[in-house]
Amino acid sequence: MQRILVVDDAELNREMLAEMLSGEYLIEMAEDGEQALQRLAEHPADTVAVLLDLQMPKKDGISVIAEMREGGFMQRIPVLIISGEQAVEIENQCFELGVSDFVHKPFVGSIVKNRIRNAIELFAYKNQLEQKVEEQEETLKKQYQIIRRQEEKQREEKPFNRLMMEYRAAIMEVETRLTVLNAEFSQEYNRNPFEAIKSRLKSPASIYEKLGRRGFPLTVESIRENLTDVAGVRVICSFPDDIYRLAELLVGQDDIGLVREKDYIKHPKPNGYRSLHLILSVPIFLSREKKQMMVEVQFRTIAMDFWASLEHKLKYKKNVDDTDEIVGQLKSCADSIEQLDYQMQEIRNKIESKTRE
Ligand code: 0O2
Repeated sequence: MQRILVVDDAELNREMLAEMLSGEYLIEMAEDGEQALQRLAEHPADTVAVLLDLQMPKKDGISVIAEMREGGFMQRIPVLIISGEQAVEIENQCFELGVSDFVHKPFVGSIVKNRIRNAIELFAYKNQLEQKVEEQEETLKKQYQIIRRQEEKQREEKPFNRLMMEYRAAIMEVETRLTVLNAEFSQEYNRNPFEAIKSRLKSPASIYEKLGRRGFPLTVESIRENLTDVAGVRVICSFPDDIYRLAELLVGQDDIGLVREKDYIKHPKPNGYRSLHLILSVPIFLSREKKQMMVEVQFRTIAMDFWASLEHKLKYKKNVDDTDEIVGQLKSCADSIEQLDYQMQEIRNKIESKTRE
């Protein structure tokens, strides 16, 4: 049941009001301002209205209203003044202080009940609206924070995405130049120097892992300055001499720079890995500028690629048993592949010389 606090120093008034309202509400009574504030503090949530006399001992009605305002009660609970014949100025002052209405003496039951009911309903409606507005404000605040975070993320990601776009452009540039050479060879000599091209952009996770492992800062500038293998192109040739011919032609192009060469064909790794690695500086042409980008180009024969793919699996599989035995077998396969590559090349040379005769 909703609770109404009746505050009046005149017992008769309190009793009359209690009698009128007790069928619909739970009535709480106080005979002065201090008691009224105590009762309110005891039932802050379920008190739905306060009927308040203005002239009382200890603490008068105006002081009670002032303290209720301070405590935030006036925003939630309607206050109706129990009035005799008040002066207009006092009524005005009361309204200005946030009082909802007046119940005049002598009390007329139906009027008192209606005024109280109206005030309670109005406040409930107002409180509901305020709560909705608060909830909407909270939702808007959260949405605003999400949008801000997304904007920040986009701002941070923009230079990274831009750099990745530039590396993709550099890959396309190298692929195009190789494809053009392949087309020319095909037309002039009726053979293709490479069988396939596989390209890849290093993933953000491996980029940051490599920077971290090598102690470089994790920034976009640092990627550009310290990594040479973000853009990777793998060229799979049929024969070893095609590898050197293609590499020479590519490096010979006047706007491509050779930054570093690692020849693991002439100097295989101890595990048997063979490939020719070139770090190239390749121009890309953007709308407002020309940029040089690093691209790692790996040249291999089909057989070397077959070997490297299998060996790569061993590197990333942690729980492989008999690793020493597998390493030995792979090394022996690498040696056989080397022999096979050159034997095949010799056979091709013989066939070509016969064809020329
Ligand atoms: P991923 O995932 O292939 O990109 P660098 O990283 O170039 O500064 P590093 O590692 O000395 O320094 O360069 P290197 O020796 O030229 O190797 C570069 C890439 O060649 C490797 O890239 C592999 O792709 C390949 N590679 C090199 N050695 C081996 C090998 O023994 N076996 C196989 N299967 N591939 C090899 P990442 O960064 O290791 O990995």
